[in-house]
Parts: sequence; C-alpha cells; structure tokens
Amino acid sequence: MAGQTDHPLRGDYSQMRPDYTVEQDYSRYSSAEQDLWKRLYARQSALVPKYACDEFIHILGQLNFGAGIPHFDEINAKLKPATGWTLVAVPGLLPDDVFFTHLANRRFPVSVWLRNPEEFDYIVEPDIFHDFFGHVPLLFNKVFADYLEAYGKGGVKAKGLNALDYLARLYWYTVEFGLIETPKGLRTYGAGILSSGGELPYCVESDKPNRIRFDLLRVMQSKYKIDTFQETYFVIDSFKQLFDATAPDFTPYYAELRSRPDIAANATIADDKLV
Ligand code: HBI
Ligand code: FE
Repeated sequence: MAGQTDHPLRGDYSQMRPDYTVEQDYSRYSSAEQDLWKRLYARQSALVPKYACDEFIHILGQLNFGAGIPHFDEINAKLKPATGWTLVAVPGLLPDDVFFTHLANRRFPVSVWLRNPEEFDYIVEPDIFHDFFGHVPLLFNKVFADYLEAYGKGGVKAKGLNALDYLARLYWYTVEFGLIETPKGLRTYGAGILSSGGELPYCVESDKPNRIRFDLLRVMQSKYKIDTFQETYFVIDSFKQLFDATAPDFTPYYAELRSRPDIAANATIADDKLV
C-alpha cells in the first residue's frame, strides 16, 4: 500500500532495528486473527480467477497460504531462490527513503499486524493481508520483480532530486492499482485492488472510472486519492512494457514534469488513449 497517512500509525515501532525491520513473532497472532485471515483469503481467492492477471493466479495457486497467517521465513525459503527477493517484517508504513532502500535491495517490507474484523472490507494502512496477498505473489514473477527493484533504485535517486511525489504516483498507478490488457480482457495486477473485496470487480466492470493506456509522464502527472475506489486506472500491455518504460534515467522526465500541471484524479486530457 502507499499513500501518506496523517493519523497516528497503527504498528508498534518501539522494537524496530535501524532499518525499521522487526521480528514477525508468530506467537502474537490469536486464533481470532487466524480465522480472520482465512475469511479474507477465502473472499479474495474466490474473486481472483475472474479479475486478476494469470501471472498472479498461477503463483497464488502454488503458494497456497490460505490455511493461516504465513510464516515469512517459510515463504522466503521459496522466494529467495525464485527471484532473489526476501520479505522483511516491519511495523507498518515506512518513510519513503527507507521503503525505497529496501526495494532497491530486493527486500519487500511486509507489515506484521492484521486488521480488525470491522476492517474486513476496507483499511487505509497496509496490514499483513494487503502486503502479503496483494504484493507477495508477483514478487515471484521475474519481470515484475526486476521492475520493483529498479523502481526502488529510482526512488533512492528521486529522493535526492526532490521528485518523490512523481515516483509515488507511478507506484500507486502500477504496483498498487495497475490494470493489464490480456487475451481474456482487462485484468488487474495491483496489490491495492487484489487485496480489496469491492475494488476487484469494480476496476474491471464499472463504467465510472477512466481507463487510460499507460503513458509514463501522464501517470506521474496524475494525482490520486487514498481513501476511495480509484477514479482513473492506467492499463499496461505487459510487465515488460512497464520495465522498459522505467529503465531510462528519470532526471529529464522530472524536469519536463515540473513544467506541466498536475492532473486531477478524475480528469482526462486530449492525448489520453482511453480503453
Ligand atoms: N511503507 N511499509 C510500507 N509499505 C508501503 O507500501 C509504502 C511504505 N512507505 C511509503 C510508500 N509505500 C509509498 O509512499 C510509495 O509510493 C513509496
Ligand atoms: Fe501496498
């Protein structure tokens, strides 16, 4: 999950290491939390076949972590050999530069706490279900895993160029809320959608949101809202398109972006290729 929050953070940051990591401490999870995990997993995995991209569906089927809250080290034993990534346990939202530094080193931060039952349908901050169900499966996909590392490296640089807002938008409209064109029609690969009960059908079926073909600068000009369904989705043709688009050095892009106005989350412009 992304998006800055101005309310006090949920997690316990008192025990964390200098890199903001903590132990997962599996004994912390109650049987009620294990049950809530199963219910969240059952609901989302029933929706996945119709709305998620095949890459996600394929890996989710192999990981099979619906029976209870996963042990990070068990998943890491499979993930490290697959794409070189490891999950690190964190208390919750991290400062951007800490977050980017982890991504740049193929470490994905996963919050250790699980939402309350009354947050079954919606949560603002990334909890373990959002991070795990939404983000972890695609870390097993080589091209997507390479994109995320490159994104992290770009983020470390963007901090120095005072361009984090532009990069946060790219993360939001791809990693969190991205759509992808497939032979079976529009599907999602975005973690914020994949972990959401309501937005999974909405992102593909609703006629309310704009769906615009991915264009790097257009995405980085676009503002977003963190507490409603998205009003705009950007559609890629493949993960390779995303990786190639973000391979060049972004410095000239930031200069160009500073000369352009931000675009409201619900707006379309003349050059948009609508899907
Ligand atoms: N921290 N734990 C955690 N998870 C995120 O997804 C996250 C974050 N900090 C910042 C952030 N995302 C966004 O600002 C990204 O756009 C960088
Ligand atoms: Fe996320």
